Amino acid sequence: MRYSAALLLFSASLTACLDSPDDWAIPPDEAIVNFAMEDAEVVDQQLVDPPFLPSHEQLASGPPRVVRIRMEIVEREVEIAPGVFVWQMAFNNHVPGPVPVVFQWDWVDLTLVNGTTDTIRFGAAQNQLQHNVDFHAATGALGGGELTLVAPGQEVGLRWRAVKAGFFVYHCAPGGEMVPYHVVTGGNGAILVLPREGLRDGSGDPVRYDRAFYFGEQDYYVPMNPDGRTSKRYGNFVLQMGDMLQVMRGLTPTHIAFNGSYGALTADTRLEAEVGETVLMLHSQANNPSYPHLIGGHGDWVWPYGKFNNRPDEGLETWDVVAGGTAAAVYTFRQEGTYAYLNHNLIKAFLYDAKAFIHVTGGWNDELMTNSFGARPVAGN
Ligand SMILES: [Cu+2]
Repeated sequence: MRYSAALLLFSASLTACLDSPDDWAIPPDEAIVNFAMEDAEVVDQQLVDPPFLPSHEQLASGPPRVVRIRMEIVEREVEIAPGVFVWQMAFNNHVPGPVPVVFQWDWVDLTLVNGTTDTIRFGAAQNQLQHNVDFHAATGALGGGELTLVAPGQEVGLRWRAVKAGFFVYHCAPGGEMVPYHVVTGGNGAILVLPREGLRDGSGDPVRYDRAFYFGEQDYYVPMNPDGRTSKRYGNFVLQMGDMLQVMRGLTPTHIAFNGSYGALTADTRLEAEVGETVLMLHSQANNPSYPHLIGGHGDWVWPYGKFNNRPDEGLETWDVVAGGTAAAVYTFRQEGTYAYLNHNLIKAFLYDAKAFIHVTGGWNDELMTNSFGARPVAGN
């Protein structure tokens, strides 16, 4: 009796242990958490245009650092689809904005410029409006929005600590109706905050990737001409606003694109991978939900909400991006071919342009798929 009660207790505690997230989670290292910023090495990170990320390590080799980045905001008119022009608010002259890459417990030291060094220096094509940035990864003061509101021709510095690991949206948020106006004209991007020990699968084993692609999904609300194909045009970012707000109130996008414009990741930029390579697929949507899907592949591991300190889900077909959120998934390619990575709201993928292609080379495995017979007339019975 005493023996079986002890056995019961033992099995109950074993079950509790296996069910508990604590056996997967890594407790914070107090020496890292309490590391003094004054002692941190200061490094400059050169940001690059999406869908690519700056070159980076996948696990931290030392204590927390101060990572300095520079983002210049540009108001610019871009043809996002044939005959369709939008005045965008673009971080670093790109929609979506660039992806800084840091480790959890690093500090991000941002210089935010309203304009570019060149336009400010030479007085050309100045921005019209105030801008700022709200980092969903940051803590306090509207994610930094309160401390970064900056007028055309000025710059401001913001330093914040990356206390959470994951892929996080950032966006301009200057207040009131300016918030959605700046976001749906492209004023958004995302930052990658890696766990110091690197990514881990559902068993806690290391996950390393050979390539990382960022799929920034953008909904647009463009005032169109009566022909339904071409857009109205305006002299600057401010003059566009009244008409665009009217379209926005209908809540129905006129255009949806990956990486800012139609064809960006299916024609303009060629994404490539090899069979056997693991690709980290990062996705953000600052204003609407999305449903990432890799046609012909899977999410081998998908971190819920794109947050790496949650145990990842295994083998998903389609996963979630919440509005103002992200997704992070890895997949190791097993077959060559062209894969579409898209929003599996297929109307948004094919009648709009929420899709990308990944071109994979390296051979075909008949064991995984082959025609058991080719198309032929029905044999009948
Ligand atoms: Cu703005």
